[in-house]
Amino acid sequence: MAFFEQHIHSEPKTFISKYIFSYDHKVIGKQFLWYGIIGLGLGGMMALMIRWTLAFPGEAFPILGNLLFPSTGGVVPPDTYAMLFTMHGTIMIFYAITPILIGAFGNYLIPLQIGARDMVFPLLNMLSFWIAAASALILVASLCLPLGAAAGGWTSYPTLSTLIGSPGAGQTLWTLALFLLGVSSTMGAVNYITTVIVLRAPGMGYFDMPLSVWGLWLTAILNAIFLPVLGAGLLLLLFDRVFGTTFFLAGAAATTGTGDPILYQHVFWIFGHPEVYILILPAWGIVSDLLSFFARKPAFGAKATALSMTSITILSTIVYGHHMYTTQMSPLLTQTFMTLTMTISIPSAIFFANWLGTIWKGSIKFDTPMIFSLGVVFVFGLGGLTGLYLATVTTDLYLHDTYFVVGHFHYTMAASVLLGGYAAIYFWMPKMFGKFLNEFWGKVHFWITMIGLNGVFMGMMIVGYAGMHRRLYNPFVYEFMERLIPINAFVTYSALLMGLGQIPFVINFVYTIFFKKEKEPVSDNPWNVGTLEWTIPSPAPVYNFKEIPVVKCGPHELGNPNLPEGKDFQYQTEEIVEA
Ligand code: HEM
Ligand SMILES: [Cu+2]
Repeated sequence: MAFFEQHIHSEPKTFISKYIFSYDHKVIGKQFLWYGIIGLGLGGMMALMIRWTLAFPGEAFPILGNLLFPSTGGVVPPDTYAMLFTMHGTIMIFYAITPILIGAFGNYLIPLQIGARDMVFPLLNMLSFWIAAASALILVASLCLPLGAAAGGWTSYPTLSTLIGSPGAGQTLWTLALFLLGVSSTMGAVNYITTVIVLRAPGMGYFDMPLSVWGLWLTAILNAIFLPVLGAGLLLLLFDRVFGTTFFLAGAAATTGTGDPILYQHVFWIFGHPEVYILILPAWGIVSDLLSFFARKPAFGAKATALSMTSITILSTIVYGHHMYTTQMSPLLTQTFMTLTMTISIPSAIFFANWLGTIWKGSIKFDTPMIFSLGVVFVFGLGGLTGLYLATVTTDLYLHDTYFVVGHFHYTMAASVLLGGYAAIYFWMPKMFGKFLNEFWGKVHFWITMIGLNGVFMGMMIVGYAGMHRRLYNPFVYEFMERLIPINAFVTYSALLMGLGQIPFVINFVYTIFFKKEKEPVSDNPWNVGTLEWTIPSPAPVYNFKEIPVVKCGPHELGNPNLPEGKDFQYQTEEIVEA
């Protein structure tokens, strides 16, 4: 049996083997989807509490305030504020965006789009989800500790995160939870990488893979290399906290000759910079495919897009120093990191131009997945451009740790990845669940989210540029910042709007999955596109492909003028139609 010929699984019989400890990549993908959506809700709630405090310092948080902070009459207390931004950042990155893009769509799409019956290592896949679940449990439990959860920021720099900065067990549990999550994601990554290499259907070369698979694959490679680096740093931090070692102890170098808090920053950002690409690459891939599908044109320069994604992946491993310009690095190093960082603009510009090339003169269909994809093009353009100011040493020295940074990384990470994730949910919903999300409410969801998020993140950049520092409980104790209160209030109202905008999505999603009855069963290929997952029934059967498909052309064969009347796309299993 050739490697790509996996056995046909028999259908699991019990509830537990079907929905809980499932080996099926499609079920595991859905488990990660729910996990991530719950994470979004929790992290989003925390964002609103942070924002409330910044717009209305000293006022009780409405409705939930009295329940959560009875000792202060409903006002978010200062130490809780630090916990809130720490847990918000941690949850959004590791427990919301990562599970949705990588856990859910990585799992769901990779086997289906490369013509495989499952991942190479289904048991590893199942363990990866349940380790992630254990990790989330530990993190959430830490919220209930007497001294509260971790409060050192999502980066958890020492000295904030050592026993001196965070005496409670919250930081210890945070470190443990993230270590476990790293283990889980590394297991997933190894699985994804191997699956793409060995289980591609016969005939499918690397450049015949959809760009979604390219993005997910490159992400998995970065994860497999760099999560262990984070894991090492977290383990050392854990040793410092639990066993009294001094790896990251400030001043230890002077007395015992060992230990330095800056060492942690190096370890963290060696992982941390690739991490931002880990988050964005799947969204880039998905958007590159969807723009082509909905413009009814081949993806412009698809090979160049794949190659520029690859060069960004490689470059992302050698630029991390741009997060540490203010740590008294030698000017030679800062300038080197600056130059390397700037070179990322070249491949980024290539694939961004390719996106525009794809939609240029296309016959665009503005369905919900497409408007979310176009949203990604817009917000990623803004986020990418503002990064240049932070990559430049001279401007970063002023902008470092201001709200400009917070605005920038929300545009790139939060906005782009979130919109990309929603595009994917609306697009693959019929294949995943055999039902469509409601288009009208999808569009309402898009426009409210888009207006809200631009208000939030643009406002953050403006107050940051005006000098407002991040992570301050009440920045307005400084007189020069008092003038910024109205803009902060505007940001908070925008955040509220964005939060409200998610309600139609949640209702739409839950209603569609549990209650909606389609009048007619959804067809195999409702969007008329040619990638392999659309050659099989919706929802996809347990075994995916009865016969392993043979691939004969690329994923974006749309609008070929030689096609017979009434058809404007080809399946990847069909020979290209020549004149
Ligand atoms: C309505 C949406 C959101 C709002 C209003 C919001 C708001 C905020 C605010 C006010 C902070 C505190 C910044 C600081 O003082 O340093 C913050 C931090 C952060 N947010 Fe968001 N956020 C949102 C969505 C997201 C999403 C989707 C992500 C996912 C990637 C995310 C990731 C982060 C991270 C990593 C931090 C840094 C936390 C830290 O400094 O430790 N946010 N956010
Ligand atoms: Cu970076």
